[in-house]
Amino acid sequence: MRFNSSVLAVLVSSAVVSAQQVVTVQVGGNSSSPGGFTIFTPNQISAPKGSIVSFQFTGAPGNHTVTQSNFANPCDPVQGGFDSGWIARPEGLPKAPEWNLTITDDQTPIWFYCKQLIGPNAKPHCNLGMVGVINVGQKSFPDFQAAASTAAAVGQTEGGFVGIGASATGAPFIPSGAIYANPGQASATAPGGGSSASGGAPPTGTNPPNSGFINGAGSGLVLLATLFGMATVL
Ligand SMILES: *[C@@H]1O[C@H](CO)[C@@H](O)[C@H](O)[C@H]1NC(C)=O
Ligand SMILES: *[C@@H]1O[C@H](CO)[C@@H](O)[C@H](O)[C@H]1NC(C)=O
Ligand SMILES: *[C@@H]1O[C@H](CO)[C@@H](O)[C@H](O)[C@H]1NC(C)=O
Ligand SMILES: [Cu+2]
Repeated sequence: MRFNSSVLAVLVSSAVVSAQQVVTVQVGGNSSSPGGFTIFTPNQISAPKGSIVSFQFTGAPGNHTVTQSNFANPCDPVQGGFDSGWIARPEGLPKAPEWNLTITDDQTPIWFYCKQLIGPNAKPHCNLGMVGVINVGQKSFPDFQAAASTAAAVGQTEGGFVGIGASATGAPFIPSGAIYANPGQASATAPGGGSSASGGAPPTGTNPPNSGFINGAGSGLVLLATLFGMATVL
């Protein structure tokens, strides 16, 4: 049997390594400066299709959202866009609330902002610079930020977890001590939509893509083995 196991091993391990890229974004603060601030860090994100952008609500105290908008209206929820809902946290929690988006289209910029109206100087967070973009492409983030600084921020519509170009893998993780409010989503996912109340383990919704991938790799392995088998026969 001239079964080339080293080639097979390389092919399989490279497939597994490329599994799922996770890009972390801090909401309302960063690790060097965790106090309540009106920023996303980083605010320009590059994330390929299939990767996860994991929003960590590090700012404390803080009460923020991750809400999809568009270039023309930086501080308004775009119809059909994603929306984390309100995540309020006090100081002193051992773990940050967390919300994951999976990128479904990396060819179009995904603009987002925080729709909180109440905050420092009684200004909407969007006007204070709490905006970001995933896969900016040819567009200009500084232009978006500048437009956001003066844009009307009135829309408080509750969006869903499914957005345009990115969708949540599930409800946010809400550690005990933090308070979650997402009326729109609660009614959309009821019953049992009280993802907020449990505050426990991350939703199981994150598992299927992974296990699907692993299954995919598994069948790839069988396919490769079959091909190698055929090659030795030929
Ligand atoms: C962390 O946040 C502070 C406050 O907004 C900011 O001044 C600082 O530049 C941030 N640090 C990084 C590494 O982004
Ligand atoms: C967070 O902010 C929203 C909108 O301003 C508000 O409705 C909600 O009550 C706040 N949550 C907490 C715990 O203060
Ligand atoms: C976010 O994704 C990471 C990486 O897959 C995972 O470990 C974490 O549990 C997820 N969190 C939530 C709230 O889905
Ligand atoms: Cu905010």
